[in-house]
Amino acid sequence: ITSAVIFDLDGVLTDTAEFHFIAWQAIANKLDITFDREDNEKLKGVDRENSLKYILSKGNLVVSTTEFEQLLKEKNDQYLTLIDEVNPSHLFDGVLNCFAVLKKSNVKIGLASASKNASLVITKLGIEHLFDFIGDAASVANSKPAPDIFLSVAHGLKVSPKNCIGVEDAVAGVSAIKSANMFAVGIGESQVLTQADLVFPSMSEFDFKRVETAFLLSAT
Ligand code: G16
Ligand code: MG
Repeated sequence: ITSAVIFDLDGVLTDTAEFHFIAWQAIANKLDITFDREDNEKLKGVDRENSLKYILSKGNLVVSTTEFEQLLKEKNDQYLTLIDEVNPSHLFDGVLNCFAVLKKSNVKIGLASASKNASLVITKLGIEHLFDFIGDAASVANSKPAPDIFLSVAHGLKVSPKNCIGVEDAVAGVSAIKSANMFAVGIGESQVLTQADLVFPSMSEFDFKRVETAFLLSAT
């Protein structure tokens, strides 16, 4: 019954969170706002504008629209410099093997990332040819936990959401998958990803047979 598996990028296929962290910390430092790894955790899966809003509100700071846009640009410029070094060795263990199993099973592969830089990162990882459809974060109205990006990828793949499996590492991302009426696979800790239908500690443990069995059971 599985037509497609739709993957999140950061935290599922590779770790770009560290680069987001470095870039946001530079912005926060400049504004005299403390920004630590705990803050960064909260920003996983959160889009660029809402991430900046979070940092500004943490520092009780209000800025003009022009300054807000300038800060977004500054953050992204540094992020782009940092991801310049991304290469195929940054792909998480288990991803290529998982994709090969899906291809063999005739299951389509999609990407649903909140990042406007997702295509660039996928190209740098050397896996762009393996995707049947890559979602465009810039073209959806509402970001995760809204279902928009997952629904747009299902649409792009020409499959029904109810035949899709979403894979996410972030709480907001798992919510987005469930709101899209898809089967949710979490990558991380089950105590954290409580909304997920099935959780694996990492992509190297992703077992498509187990996923399909659980998916079938949940659909009956
Ligand atoms: C990723 C990261 C977020 C980041 C967002 C937007 O989401 O987890 O921390 O803020 O993309 O990135 P950008 O500034 O490049 O548009 P995901 O959905 O891939 O986990
Ligand atoms: Mg993620």
